[in-house]
Amino acid sequence: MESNFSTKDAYLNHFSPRTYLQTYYTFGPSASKENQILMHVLRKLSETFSLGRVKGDLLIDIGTGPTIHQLLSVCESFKEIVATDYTDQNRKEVIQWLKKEPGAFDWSPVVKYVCELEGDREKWPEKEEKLRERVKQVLKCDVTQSQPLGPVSLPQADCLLTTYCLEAACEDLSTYQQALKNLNSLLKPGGFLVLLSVLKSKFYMIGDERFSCLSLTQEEIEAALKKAGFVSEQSEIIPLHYSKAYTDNEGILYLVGRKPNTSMGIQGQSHSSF
Ligand code: U7K
Repeated sequence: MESNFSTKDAYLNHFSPRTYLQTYYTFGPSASKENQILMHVLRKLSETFSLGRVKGDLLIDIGTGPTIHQLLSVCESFKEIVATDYTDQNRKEVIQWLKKEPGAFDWSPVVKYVCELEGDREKWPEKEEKLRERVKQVLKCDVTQSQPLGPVSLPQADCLLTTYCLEAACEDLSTYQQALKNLNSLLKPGGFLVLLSVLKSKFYMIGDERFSCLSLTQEEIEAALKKAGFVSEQSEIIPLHYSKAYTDNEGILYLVGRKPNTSMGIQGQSHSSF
Protein backbone atom coordinates (compact mmCIF):
# COMPACT_ATOMS: atom_id res chain seq x y z
CA MET A 1 0.00 0.00 0.00
CA GLU A 2 1.25 3.46 -0.85
CA SER A 3 1.74 5.82 2.04
CA ASN A 4 1.27 9.57 2.23
CA PHE A 5 3.65 10.05 5.12
CA SER A 6 6.05 12.98 4.63
CA THR A 7 9.30 11.70 3.16
CA LYS A 8 12.81 12.77 4.04
CA ASP A 9 12.92 14.58 0.70
CA ALA A 10 9.83 16.55 1.71
CA TYR A 11 11.82 17.81 4.71
CA LEU A 12 14.82 18.71 2.57
CA ASN A 13 12.68 20.49 -0.01
CA HIS A 14 9.77 22.03 1.89
CA PHE A 15 10.70 22.52 5.53
CA SER A 16 11.23 26.19 6.36
CA PRO A 17 13.16 26.67 9.62
CA ARG A 18 12.30 30.39 9.78
CA THR A 19 8.55 29.85 9.46
CA TYR A 20 8.77 27.12 12.10
CA LEU A 21 10.67 29.39 14.50
CA GLN A 22 8.29 32.29 13.96
CA THR A 23 5.25 30.08 14.48
CA TYR A 24 6.29 28.04 17.51
CA TYR A 25 9.18 29.87 19.19
CA THR A 26 8.43 33.56 19.22
CA PHE A 27 7.52 34.85 22.67
CA GLY A 28 4.67 37.31 22.31
CA PRO A 29 2.98 39.63 24.83
CA SER A 30 -0.18 37.48 25.04
CA ALA A 31 0.70 33.96 26.15
CA SER A 32 -0.41 31.89 23.17
CA LYS A 33 -0.82 28.11 23.35
CA GLU A 34 2.61 27.84 21.73
CA ASN A 35 4.17 30.10 24.38
CA GLN A 36 2.50 28.19 27.23
CA ILE A 37 3.81 24.89 25.93
CA LEU A 38 7.27 26.31 25.42
CA MET A 39 7.38 27.62 28.99
CA HIS A 40 6.15 24.31 30.36
CA VAL A 41 8.72 22.33 28.38
CA LEU A 42 11.51 24.65 29.50
CA ARG A 43 10.42 24.19 33.13
CA LYS A 44 10.54 20.40 32.79
CA LEU A 45 13.97 20.46 31.15
CA SER A 46 15.24 22.81 33.84
CA GLU A 47 14.01 20.42 36.56
CA THR A 48 15.79 17.52 34.88
CA PHE A 49 19.06 19.19 33.95
CA SER A 50 19.79 22.28 36.01
CA LEU A 51 18.87 20.59 39.29
CA GLY A 52 21.65 18.12 38.46
CA ARG A 53 19.54 14.95 38.37
CA VAL A 54 20.89 14.19 34.91
CA LYS A 55 24.47 15.24 34.24
CA GLY A 56 27.62 14.01 32.55
CA ASP A 57 30.25 14.60 29.87
CA LEU A 58 28.42 14.14 26.58
CA LEU A 59 24.83 14.76 25.55
CA ILE A 60 23.65 14.11 21.99
CA ASP A 61 20.53 15.95 20.89
CA ILE A 62 18.80 13.86 18.25
CA GLY A 63 16.80 15.88 15.71
CA THR A 64 17.72 19.29 17.05
CA GLY A 65 15.69 20.98 14.33
CA PRO A 66 16.46 24.70 13.96
CA THR A 67 16.07 25.26 17.72
CA ILE A 68 18.39 25.62 20.73
CA HIS A 69 15.84 26.22 23.53
CA GLN A 70 16.01 22.53 24.52
CA LEU A 71 19.74 22.90 25.28
CA LEU A 72 19.58 25.92 27.57
CA SER A 73 19.38 23.92 30.81
CA VAL A 74 21.43 21.04 29.39
CA CYS A 75 24.50 23.28 29.04
CA GLU A 76 24.62 23.68 32.84
CA SER A 77 25.15 19.94 33.40
CA PHE A 78 26.98 18.63 30.32
CA LYS A 79 30.51 19.53 29.21
CA GLU A 80 29.98 18.63 25.59
CA ILE A 81 26.85 18.79 23.48
CA VAL A 82 26.44 17.41 19.97
CA ALA A 83 23.49 18.74 17.98
CA THR A 84 22.13 16.71 15.05
CA ASP A 85 19.50 16.97 12.36
CA TYR A 86 18.52 15.31 9.12
CA THR A 87 17.96 18.53 7.19
CA ASP A 88 20.73 20.80 5.94
CA GLN A 89 18.65 23.93 6.52
CA ASN A 90 18.05 23.11 10.20
CA ARG A 91 21.76 22.47 10.85
CA LYS A 92 22.55 25.71 9.04
CA GLU A 93 20.07 27.65 11.18
CA VAL A 94 21.62 26.31 14.41
CA ILE A 95 25.16 27.07 13.21
CA GLN A 96 24.06 30.59 12.32
CA TRP A 97 23.04 31.18 15.92
CA LEU A 98 26.10 29.44 17.37
CA LYS A 99 28.41 31.61 15.26
CA LYS A 100 26.39 34.81 15.85
CA GLU A 101 26.08 35.20 12.12
CA PRO A 102 24.01 38.08 10.77
CA GLY A 103 20.31 37.27 10.58
CA ALA A 104 20.45 34.51 13.19
CA PHE A 105 17.21 33.89 15.10
CA ASP A 106 16.89 35.94 18.30
CA TRP A 107 16.58 33.46 21.15
CA SER A 108 17.19 36.06 23.86
CA PRO A 109 13.57 36.24 25.16
CA VAL A 110 13.66 32.45 25.64
CA VAL A 111 17.16 32.52 27.16
CA LYS A 112 16.01 35.19 29.63
CA TYR A 113 13.04 33.05 30.64
CA VAL A 114 15.26 30.03 31.33
CA CYS A 115 17.71 32.18 33.32
CA GLU A 116 14.78 33.43 35.37
CA LEU A 117 13.74 29.81 36.06
CA GLU A 118 17.30 29.04 37.11
CA GLY A 119 17.39 32.01 39.50
CA ASP A 120 18.91 35.02 37.72
CA ARG A 121 17.35 36.52 34.59
CA GLU A 122 20.29 38.91 34.22
CA LYS A 123 22.73 36.09 33.46
CA TRP A 124 21.32 35.51 29.97
CA PRO A 125 24.34 36.73 27.97
CA GLU A 126 26.60 34.36 29.95
CA LYS A 127 24.17 31.50 29.33
CA GLU A 128 24.25 32.14 25.57
CA GLU A 129 28.06 32.11 25.64
CA LYS A 130 28.15 28.92 27.67
CA LEU A 131 25.84 27.13 25.26
CA ARG A 132 27.83 28.35 22.24
CA GLU A 133 30.98 27.00 23.88
CA ARG A 134 29.53 23.63 24.79
CA VAL A 135 27.98 22.68 21.46
CA LYS A 136 31.02 21.01 19.91
CA GLN A 137 29.53 19.66 16.68
CA VAL A 138 26.42 19.89 14.54
CA LEU A 139 26.08 16.59 12.68
CA LYS A 140 23.76 15.01 10.16
CA CYS A 141 21.60 12.26 11.60
CA ASP A 142 19.03 9.81 10.35
CA VAL A 143 17.24 7.91 13.08
CA THR A 144 16.06 5.28 10.61
CA GLN A 145 19.63 4.08 10.03
CA SER A 146 21.34 1.51 12.27
CA GLN A 147 24.14 4.03 12.70
CA PRO A 148 22.09 7.22 13.05
CA LEU A 149 25.19 9.44 12.86
CA GLY A 150 26.76 7.53 9.98
CA PRO A 151 30.44 6.61 10.13
CA VAL A 152 31.50 9.45 12.49
CA SER A 153 32.76 7.99 15.73
CA LEU A 154 31.70 9.54 19.00
CA PRO A 155 32.02 8.04 22.46
CA GLN A 156 28.76 6.62 23.75
CA ALA A 157 26.78 9.47 25.31
CA ASP A 158 25.77 9.95 28.95
CA CYS A 159 22.44 11.27 27.75
CA LEU A 160 20.35 11.44 24.60
CA LEU A 161 17.75 14.14 24.23
CA THR A 162 15.11 14.01 21.54
CA THR A 163 12.21 16.39 21.11
CA TYR A 164 9.43 15.98 18.53
CA CYS A 165 11.66 14.04 16.20
CA LEU A 166 10.82 10.33 16.13
CA GLU A 167 7.08 10.85 15.59
CA ALA A 168 7.92 13.03 12.57
CA ALA A 169 10.65 10.72 11.22
CA CYS A 170 8.89 7.35 11.59
CA GLU A 171 5.81 6.41 9.63
CA ASP A 172 4.71 3.45 11.70
CA LEU A 173 5.16 1.95 15.14
CA SER A 174 7.68 -0.69 14.05
CA THR A 175 9.91 1.96 12.43
CA TYR A 176 9.56 4.01 15.62
CA GLN A 177 10.64 1.05 17.72
CA GLN A 178 13.58 0.34 15.44
CA ALA A 179 14.62 4.02 15.60
CA LEU A 180 14.72 3.78 19.41
CA LYS A 181 16.93 0.70 19.10
CA ASN A 182 19.20 2.59 16.72
CA LEU A 183 19.48 5.40 19.25
CA ASN A 184 20.15 2.95 22.08
CA SER A 185 23.49 2.09 20.45
CA LEU A 186 24.62 5.72 20.88
CA LEU A 187 24.08 5.63 24.65
CA LYS A 188 26.28 4.30 27.48
CA PRO A 189 24.87 1.63 29.75
CA GLY A 190 23.38 3.59 32.64
CA GLY A 191 22.87 6.60 30.38
CA PHE A 192 19.68 8.68 30.19
CA LEU A 193 17.16 9.20 27.44
CA VAL A 194 15.06 12.35 27.70
CA LEU A 195 12.20 12.27 25.22
CA LEU A 196 9.54 14.83 24.41
CA SER A 197 6.73 13.75 22.12
CA VAL A 198 3.41 15.13 21.00
CA LEU A 199 0.58 12.69 21.67
CA LYS A 200 -2.03 11.54 19.16
CA SER A 201 -1.04 14.02 16.50
CA LYS A 202 -1.38 13.12 12.81
CA PHE A 203 0.00 16.30 11.24
CA TYR A 204 1.57 19.65 11.91
CA MET A 205 1.80 22.81 9.85
CA ILE A 206 4.80 24.95 9.01
CA GLY A 207 3.25 27.88 7.19
CA ASP A 208 1.23 26.33 4.36
CA GLU A 209 3.20 23.10 4.39
CA ARG A 210 1.68 20.09 6.08
CA PHE A 211 3.94 17.44 7.61
CA SER A 212 2.94 14.00 8.82
CA CYS A 213 3.16 12.79 12.37
CA LEU A 214 2.84 9.26 13.73
CA SER A 215 -0.09 9.27 16.14
CA LEU A 216 1.08 7.78 19.43
CA THR A 217 -0.27 7.27 22.95
CA GLN A 218 1.74 7.36 26.17
CA GLU A 219 1.33 3.56 26.45
CA GLU A 220 2.61 2.93 22.91
CA ILE A 221 5.67 5.08 23.50
CA GLU A 222 6.44 3.39 26.82
CA ALA A 223 6.07 -0.08 25.25
CA ALA A 224 8.34 0.84 22.31
CA LEU A 225 10.92 2.20 24.74
CA LYS A 226 10.89 -0.99 26.75
CA LYS A 227 11.27 -3.16 23.64
CA ALA A 228 14.23 -1.02 22.59
CA GLY A 229 15.99 -1.74 25.89
CA PHE A 230 15.17 1.34 27.97
CA VAL A 231 13.57 1.56 31.38
CA SER A 232 11.20 4.45 31.97
CA GLU A 233 11.89 6.40 35.18
CA GLN A 234 9.54 9.34 34.73
CA SER A 235 6.67 9.64 32.31
CA GLU A 236 4.26 12.52 32.54
CA ILE A 237 1.72 14.08 30.27
CA ILE A 238 1.74 17.84 29.91
CA PRO A 239 -1.98 18.42 29.32
CA LEU A 240 -1.61 21.19 26.74
CA HIS A 241 -2.23 21.33 23.00
CA TYR A 242 -0.99 23.62 20.27
CA SER A 243 -3.33 25.91 18.30
CA LYS A 244 -5.76 23.72 16.38
CA ALA A 245 -4.70 25.30 13.07
CA TYR A 246 -1.13 24.07 13.59
CA THR A 247 -1.54 20.51 14.81
CA ASP A 248 -4.06 18.11 16.34
CA ASN A 249 -2.11 16.87 19.36
CA GLU A 250 -3.68 15.80 22.65
CA GLY A 251 -1.06 16.61 25.21
CA ILE A 252 2.69 16.22 25.24
CA LEU A 253 4.70 13.43 26.82
CA TYR A 254 7.76 14.21 28.92
CA LEU A 255 9.73 11.06 29.57
CA VAL A 256 13.03 10.32 31.29
CA GLY A 257 14.29 6.81 30.65
CA ARG A 258 17.48 4.93 31.17
CA LYS A 259 19.56 2.28 29.46
CA PRO A 260 20.13 -0.34 32.16
CA ASN A 261 23.60 -0.59 33.57
CA THR A 262 24.46 -4.26 33.89
CA SER A 263 23.77 -7.80 32.77
CA MET A 264 20.14 -7.20 33.70
CA GLY A 265 19.53 -5.57 30.31
CA ILE A 266 17.50 -7.25 27.56
CA GLN A 267 20.03 -10.09 27.27
CA GLY A 268 20.43 -10.56 31.03
CA GLN A 269 16.75 -11.20 31.69
CA SER A 270 16.56 -14.30 29.48
CA HIS A 271 19.09 -16.34 31.40
CA SER A 272 18.98 -15.16 34.97
CA SER A 273 20.69 -18.25 36.32
CA PHE A 274 22.71 -16.47 39.01
C1 U7K B 1 3.48 19.10 16.39
C2 U7K B 1 3.74 20.44 16.65
C3 U7K B 1 4.99 20.97 16.39
C4 U7K B 1 6.70 16.74 14.86
C5 U7K B 1 5.63 16.15 15.72
C6 U7K B 1 4.30 16.88 15.59
C7 U7K B 1 7.90 18.87 14.98
C8 U7K B 1 10.30 18.94 14.57
C9 U7K B 1 10.72 19.50 13.29
C10 U7K B 1 12.11 19.09 12.93
C11 U7K B 1 13.31 14.26 10.52
C12 U7K B 1 14.34 13.32 10.82
C13 U7K B 1 12.51 14.04 9.43
C14 U7K B 1 15.22 13.45 11.92
C15 U7K B 1 12.67 12.90 8.64
C16 U7K B 1 16.17 12.50 12.15
C17 U7K B 1 11.74 16.60 12.95
C18 U7K B 1 13.85 17.49 12.27
C19 U7K B 1 5.96 20.16 15.87
C20 U7K B 1 5.71 18.85 15.65
C21 U7K B 1 4.47 18.31 15.89
N1 U7K B 1 6.79 18.15 15.15
S1 U7K B 1 7.60 20.48 15.45
O1 U7K B 1 9.89 19.14 12.28
C22 U7K B 1 10.65 20.96 13.46
O2 U7K B 1 12.88 19.94 12.80
N2 U7K B 1 13.09 15.41 11.31
C23 U7K B 1 14.49 12.19 10.00
C24 U7K B 1 11.74 15.69 11.76
C25 U7K B 1 13.86 16.59 11.05
C26 U7K B 1 13.65 11.99 8.91
C27 U7K B 1 15.49 11.25 10.30
N3 U7K B 1 16.30 11.43 11.34
N4 U7K B 1 12.49 17.78 12.71
N5 U7K B 1 9.01 18.37 14.55
